[in-house]
Amino acid sequence: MASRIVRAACPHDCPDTCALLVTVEDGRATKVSGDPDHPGTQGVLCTKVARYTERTYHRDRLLTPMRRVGRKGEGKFEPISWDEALDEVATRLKAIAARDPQAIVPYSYAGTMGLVQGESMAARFFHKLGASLLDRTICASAGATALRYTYGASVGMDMENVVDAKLVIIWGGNPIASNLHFWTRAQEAKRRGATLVAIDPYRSLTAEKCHRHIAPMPGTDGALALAIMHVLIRDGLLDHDYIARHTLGFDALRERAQAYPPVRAAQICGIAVEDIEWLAGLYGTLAVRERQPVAIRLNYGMQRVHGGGQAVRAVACLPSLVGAWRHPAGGLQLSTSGFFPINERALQRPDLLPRGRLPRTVNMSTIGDALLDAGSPGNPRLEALVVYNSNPVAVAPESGKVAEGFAREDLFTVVLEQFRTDTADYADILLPATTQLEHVDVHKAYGHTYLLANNAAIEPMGQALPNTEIFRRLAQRMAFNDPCFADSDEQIAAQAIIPGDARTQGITWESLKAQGWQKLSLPSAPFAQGGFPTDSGKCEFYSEAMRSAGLDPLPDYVAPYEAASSAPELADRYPLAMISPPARNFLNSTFVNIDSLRATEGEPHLDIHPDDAAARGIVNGARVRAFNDRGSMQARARVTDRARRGLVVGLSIWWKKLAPDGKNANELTSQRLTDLGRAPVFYDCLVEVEACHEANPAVAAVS
Ligand SMILES: Nc1nc2c(c(=O)[nH]1)N[C@H]1C(S)=C(S)[C@@H](COP(=O)(O)OP(=O)(O)OC[C@H]3O[C@@H](n4cnc5c(=O)[nH]c(N)nc54)[C@H](O)[C@@H]3O)O[C@H]1N2
Ligand SMILES: Nc1nc2c(c(=O)[nH]1)N[C@H]1C(S)=C(S)[C@@H](COP(=O)(O)OP(=O)(O)OC[C@H]3O[C@@H](n4cnc5c(=O)[nH]c(N)nc54)[C@H](O)[C@@H]3O)O[C@H]1N2
Ligand code: SF4
Ligand SMILES: [Mo]
Repeated sequence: MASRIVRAACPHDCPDTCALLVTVEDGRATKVSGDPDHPGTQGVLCTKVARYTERTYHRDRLLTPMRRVGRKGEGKFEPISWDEALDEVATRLKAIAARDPQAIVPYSYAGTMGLVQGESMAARFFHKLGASLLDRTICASAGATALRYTYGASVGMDMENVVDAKLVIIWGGNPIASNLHFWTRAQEAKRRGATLVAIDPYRSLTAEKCHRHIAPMPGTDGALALAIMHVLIRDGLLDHDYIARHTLGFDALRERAQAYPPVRAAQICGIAVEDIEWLAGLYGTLAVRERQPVAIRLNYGMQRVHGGGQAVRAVACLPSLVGAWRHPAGGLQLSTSGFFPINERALQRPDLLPRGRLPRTVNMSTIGDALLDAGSPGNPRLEALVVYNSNPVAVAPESGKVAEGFAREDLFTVVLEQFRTDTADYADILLPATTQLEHVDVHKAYGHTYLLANNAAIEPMGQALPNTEIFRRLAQRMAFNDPCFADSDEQIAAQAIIPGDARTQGITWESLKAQGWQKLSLPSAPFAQGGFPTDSGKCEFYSEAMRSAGLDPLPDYVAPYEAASSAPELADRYPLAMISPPARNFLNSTFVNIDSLRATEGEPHLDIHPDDAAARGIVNGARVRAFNDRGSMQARARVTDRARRGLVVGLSIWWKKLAPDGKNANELTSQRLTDLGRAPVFYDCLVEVEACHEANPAVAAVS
């Protein structure tokens, strides 16, 4: 039997970006495992990707192009040839572009994080066409904007070093589910004597394994961080030398922090004053008095609220106040993506944009409103949507409006997909895409600093094609003749790496392909001597750039849109805060259709505190309905103090059509945006919950 091992990379939107070894026997992938030599992966994959062959060879894989025959959303299609499909797409897009190409919008996110199958050929195509630009805000842009103002880019400590930290604060993240390889290291730190603290409104799988769990109400982290600063300043737990040399605006920050004594923050966050005093005292004492490394693993969970940007800024100031950056095992990481010198201009070719007229930008986080907008002069009604690497009908906020928009009869929708997702059901033309085992790619990461290659392990399944090839063929039909439309995937992969950059010394596409992964050359403690990638080279507590943009130049607490303090009338009707963070066995809405993984999650659940349940006559295991003015969803109640009082938690993101009532948490979330970065506020959402009447036949059918 001809058996070989192919070096590959996990394509999913996960900070770990694992190095994979794919076993191929007689042209069939039989096993996907973690590369034992890769220091991040250490030979271990999460359950989801260990089962990647179940995804590639799934009975429901889309294997031919299809045309819709049923109603939009019904999911009835007939197979057609690639020529028919691409001719129809090109004809429709040409006709719309002749009126105004901005009526065409690409919609994509990180279904694959690959630089080739993501925004390369696709971006070139839409730039040349003059289509609307897409603001890709759905996940990280509040935090990324905050980091840019504070550190200059999405950069931070190297989590490989966290094993030597004496305190690890896991803030707004649940790494056992969503950042497994960091968790392995945090546990090693614990074995070596570190204290682990979780800051999370929910007692997640991770929080329950930390030494201490502090549970603020969602959206209040900014107040907590400012109170920690208050204590550090009050008690003189500061690295004055680091502050003087490597930061800007300490005096102004001190004044701001004065306004947040622990009693005030405790009241805002709904936690004990003692928790704040304890955490600030430990952080400052270890770092400043004992000169020990202290680390913060910040994650995106805490920035999906109105004040998410400013909260990230507040937390990001802490390591600079205590000089934590002096140690390789100290500092903070939210993301490392800003370390990678990637040649985005070569990949995306913005020079192909129409000369002299930049197309408008559509925010992906408000796609519901965008689709329902009637248009105005210069801002045409949206007429065509081309979706790839994303499942907006399931993942975008205020889903009722998103689905209503996708159902528009006068909208032409093309979806490139591996499966018939909730979004695919609305496609006019549905195009089959390859999975990671079937195509070539190159990957950066946001939780480590390795570049990775993904070699194709097997031939494409059925008639599936890589995204790149689909856009290449479409470009041909549109008569886009620029030479870049003929680049092969390997050529594109090579273009991603900027030659001559000190960080990528010794790294080429050829070397990467052969070795699978290579680490960027970076100092082990990147900001021990300052050198932040801001214009000033300093960590900017006070940001002049923010001031000139009309923003508050200092970090502050910005209250949630939906909370008793800011919207008392709303809170009277909808007294419970709902969050819908990642379920361990799904990756956003990916893997929900993998039977073995869905079986482990069971069905949509809603965790509710015993007191809140009792007040509503809800017993454990009851079917409940969560609702607000935007919509509703049903779930099975889990009565548990994992959810603090006043909070309900629905782990996500379910495919709507695989949920008993055809709905998911995004029926309830709003299209309002964060303070920085125009990002969604998935976890800033008030609801009420009631027990369902078991007489409801839809309910009886599934119980
Ligand atoms: N298994 C799995 N892994 C994933 C994903 C997945 O869906 N499933 N998604 C991937 C993606 S796209 C991303 S962006 C990453 C990171 O994704 P994140 O959104 O950071 O997700 P989690 O790591 O689950 O952390 C979210 C935690 O933050 C908590 N939280 C919610 N609101 C607040 C708040 O206001 N303050 C604080 N302090 N905590 C809050 C939640 O209770 C939850 O435990 O994970 C990636 N990895
Ligand atoms: N309520 C709630 N909503 C959320 C979140 C939450 O925590 N709660 N999290 C938010 C976050 S952090 C994010 S990042 C977004 C994620 O939202 P999306 O980026 O839309 O992620 P997925 O739901 O995983 O959908 C990705 C799709 O891409 C497809 N795909 C994968 N690889 C390829 C490929 O090579 N080619 C093509 N054509 N398709 C491919 C997959 O089959 C999958 O259907 O969701 C957001 N929505
Ligand atoms: S989803 Fe994350 S943990 Fe799982 S294999 Fe991919 S990169 Fe690794
Ligand atoms: Mo995300």
